[in-house]
Amino acid sequence: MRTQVGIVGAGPAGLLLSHLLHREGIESIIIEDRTRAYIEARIRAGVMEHWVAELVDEIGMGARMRSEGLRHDGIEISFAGQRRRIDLNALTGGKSIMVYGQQEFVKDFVAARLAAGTPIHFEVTDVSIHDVDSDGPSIRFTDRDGAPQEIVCDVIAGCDGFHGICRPAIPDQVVFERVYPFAWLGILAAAAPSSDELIYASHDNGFALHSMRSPQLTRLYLQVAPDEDINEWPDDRVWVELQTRLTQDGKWSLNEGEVLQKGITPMRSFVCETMRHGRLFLAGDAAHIVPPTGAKGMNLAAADVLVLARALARFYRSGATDALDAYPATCLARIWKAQRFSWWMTSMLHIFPEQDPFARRIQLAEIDFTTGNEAGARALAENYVGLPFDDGPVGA
Ligand code: RFL
Ligand code: PHB
Repeated sequence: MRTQVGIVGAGPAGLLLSHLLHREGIESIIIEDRTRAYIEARIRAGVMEHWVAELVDEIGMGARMRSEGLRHDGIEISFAGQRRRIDLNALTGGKSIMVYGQQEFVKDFVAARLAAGTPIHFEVTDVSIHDVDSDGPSIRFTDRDGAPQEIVCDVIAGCDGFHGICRPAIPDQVVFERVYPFAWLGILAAAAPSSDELIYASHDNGFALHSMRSPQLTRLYLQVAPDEDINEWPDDRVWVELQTRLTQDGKWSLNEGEVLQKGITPMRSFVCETMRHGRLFLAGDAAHIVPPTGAKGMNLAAADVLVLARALARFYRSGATDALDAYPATCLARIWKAQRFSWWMTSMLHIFPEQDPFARRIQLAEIDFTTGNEAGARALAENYVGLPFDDGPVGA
């Protein structure tokens, strides 16, 4: 097989990249090691930044997101027996976030790519990449019928997530990493959301988050130990702990319902520098991971591939490689700001093991300032809705 851009991974990064390239008249082929049903059901992110929702509209993919997604103009933060609202809309000059499940985004983009004739090879195995130092790199794999295949292309986009095979092909990489001493236990429940907005709660027992997927589905998270055994968390225990951590004002209670899904996610900050070697470009979780507290992971993946698609369009139009050369620096400027925000939200809202009362008082003061002072609230709001999209290195 021969194409212009060979894309490894059909997550949000790979699918959006393929769509953006198609709009520029650039061909791509996607390979994915899971089944279509699996990637369309995998429950992960839920929050899209303002500019991502606008981009989805601009590229003709917004119809279902606008009808089924939930636009939120604020979030709430609960601490020390009270709850305060951050008015995202008022603090950012009219911006908001879109709560729309990542798996819905994936469904919409898989359907659009296939309808446009872009090949997506699902259930591939033995994936390897070759000759990334040359002008004709290739991707080899075994297809789902067991036949060996090769895609020869101009460029490989490594969109294969944190555990993919592309990142190891970057030589001399420098890795920056923080592993947090806790994890999130997440459930999806058949219950109407108990509030119109997301609630981030910092409770002495640990962090909790109330989110949602639809008017009938609530998504909830609890801070647990990093090595927590999920069998220790039968549904009743999960509900008791959620009620305790989220209902701090005593006037509100959480709607309960059947638990449809339950899982534990470790928390990590990770950045691989650099994101490019020769004709291989990493994008999304393949290059970086953020803890989910800032809701930034999927949005960073979208930012990377927008930069990459524009740089490739310029390359194919004019042969100029300057934008491709600048790709890592352009992306990393935004990535590190999102890393800082995600680390800060995580540090402010979670209880750390052996945390002393001084550290807890400092956290509570920081939440009080952030939710009670306009400058504090605006700093949170601007980061949460997404910093202005900056298609160039800081200061350029
Ligand atoms: P993905 O989604 O991991 O997709 C990578 C794809 O590559 C495939 N793959 C391969 N394919 C072929 N060959 C190989 N050798 C392959 N190896 C892997 C995988 O099967 C997969 O389909 O990465 P991508 O596209 O970079 O997207 C990143 C996002 O998925 C991720 O950042 C977010 O889910 C993170 N995240 C959140 N992000 C947000 O923006 N807002 C949120 O509210 C939010 N909440 C979350 C989250 C992640 C969570 N978990 C489970 C990690 C909440 C949770 C609980
Ligand atoms: C979610 O709805 O899954 C979600 C929302 C906000 C976060 C993380 C996850 O910060």
